Amino acid sequence: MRRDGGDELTGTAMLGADLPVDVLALRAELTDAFRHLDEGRAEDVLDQCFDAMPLEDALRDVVVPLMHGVGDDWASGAFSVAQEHFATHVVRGRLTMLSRGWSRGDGPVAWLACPPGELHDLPLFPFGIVLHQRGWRIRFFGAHTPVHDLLAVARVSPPDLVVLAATTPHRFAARRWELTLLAQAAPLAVAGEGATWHFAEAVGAELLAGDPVTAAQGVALRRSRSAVEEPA
Ligand code: B12
Repeated sequence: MRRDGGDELTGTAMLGADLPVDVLALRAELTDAFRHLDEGRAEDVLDQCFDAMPLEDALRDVVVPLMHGVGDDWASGAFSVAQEHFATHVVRGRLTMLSRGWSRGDGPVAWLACPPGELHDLPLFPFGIVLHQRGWRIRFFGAHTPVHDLLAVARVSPPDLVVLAATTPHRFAARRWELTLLAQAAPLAVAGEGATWHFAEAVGAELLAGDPVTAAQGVALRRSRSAVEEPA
């Protein structure tokens, strides 16, 4: 059983007293819509999912594992490259919609980017959306961002947090020196499959482990705790 009363084995999330949402069924339905290149059906299921569940739960329990599953299907040959690109396009559209206005407000500022060569910027969306829900302002740089450009701006006007995500360790390793300098200019965190505790420690960064939603919740919580402990 999960702490929200849902059940991991059946994939059922309980909302309120008796409103079960079958997240496994939603993911299966979405995957099937992508398989048939049926954008209308995929949008309908996404609507259903975001209507039935709190935003952060929908991102964590449906969208993130959905994309992971699409990758597994692609790797096993069950999905073609075209189907995988189609799914990515639909999900990216929805995440872009949900990210609208995330730079507004007066809370702490987070920069989100991928290092050079890295194209997987999709996971930065749920991370940024959740952080914005909790009062942060997001500056999104996305895929393949030159670290020296981030460094130049961070030295003049440092954000409260820079998050870099990559799927393979060599994308970080290739920028080791620049990342060390960036970590000296602003608080830096590394994330994604390519981020290791060892590398984070070596460059003076924090490792954000786990999925993007839970990690963003943790970042926001730690920030609000430290604000209580050290009032301005
Ligand atoms: C969509 C996608 C693409 C899109 C990217 C679109 C975009 N703008 O992001 C495109 C089509 C461009 C693409 C390209 C490629 N891709 Co691709 N892609 C995917 C796919 C299907 C989904 C990625 C995603 O959004 N996942 C959602 C995230 C949240 O889930 P996750 O990756 O499992 O991440 C977990 C953790 O690492 C963590 N996490 C991940 N990112 C972040 C970020 C933050 C801030 C935090 C806190 C946590 C976190 O959260 C997750 C849950 O724990 C994955 C499959 C997969 N397993 O994810 C493959 C996958 C990542 N791709 C893969 C590959 C091989 C490629 C290509 C090399 C294919 C090719 N031959 O061209 C290229 C590489 C391009 C490049 N230079 O970067 C492999 C990577 C294997 C590896 N580690 O080397 C994967 C795993 C597919 C597979 N099963 O083999 N891809």
